[in-house]
Amino acid sequence: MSLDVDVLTIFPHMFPGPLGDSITGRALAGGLATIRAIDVRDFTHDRHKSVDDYPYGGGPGMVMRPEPLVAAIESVRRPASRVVLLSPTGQSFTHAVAHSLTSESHVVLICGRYEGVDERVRLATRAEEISIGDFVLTGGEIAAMVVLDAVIRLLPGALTSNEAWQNESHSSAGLLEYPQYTRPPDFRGLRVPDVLLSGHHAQVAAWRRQQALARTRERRPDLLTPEHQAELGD
Ligand code: JBZ
Repeated sequence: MSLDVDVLTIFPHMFPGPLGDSITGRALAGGLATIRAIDVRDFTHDRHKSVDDYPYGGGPGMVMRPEPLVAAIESVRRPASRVVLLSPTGQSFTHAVAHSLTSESHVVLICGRYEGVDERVRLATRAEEISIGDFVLTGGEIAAMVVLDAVIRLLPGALTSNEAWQNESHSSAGLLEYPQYTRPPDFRGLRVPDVLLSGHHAQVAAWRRQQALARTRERRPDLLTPEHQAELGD
């Protein structure tokens, strides 16, 4: 019924962090999802609780040792768990991936630090790797929060009927959003487009659709389908 998430990290105090506020905070408080942060250091056995070591073959930085991570995974894993390693070499995190995670009962998110995680963690646990984008992070924790934010807001009951309606109404699905305006009608000489002040709902809808199409062609042409191209008139 609800989504249980175990986050494996050496910085458990980072959670729930920003997920404890706003829509995600309300969903967590309402029991739609749970987030438990598990300290990977609790699965070490040496005096110094070491979670990292030097890379075989040399090179810069440190690598996360497999034993504590795999022990932590195995301590929480259930038969139906989806085990996900946040990693820059993973498959791209998309809305479709977010949606697929909403139907899981248990998700284990593994957060690496240093130069990354010993490859045998993935091999031994058959974890899938997911990346939130082509940029360098210091660790997987913030990537895990991005994933959880996107997933939790999709859970049934997370959005109020108003928020859900707003999301559906202002969406030319698959396109960038049209530009938004609120009061005042003139801000530093920048005027709200007349059509939005006109009260002509059909003209407003047509203007927004055109804006969404034009902005997508300008900024994200990769998103335009042949149907969109036709609608733009080319
Ligand atoms: C991610 C060492 O830990 C890292 C480093 C970079 C990184 C992640 C974890 S997850 N990048 C991404 O999702 O792109």
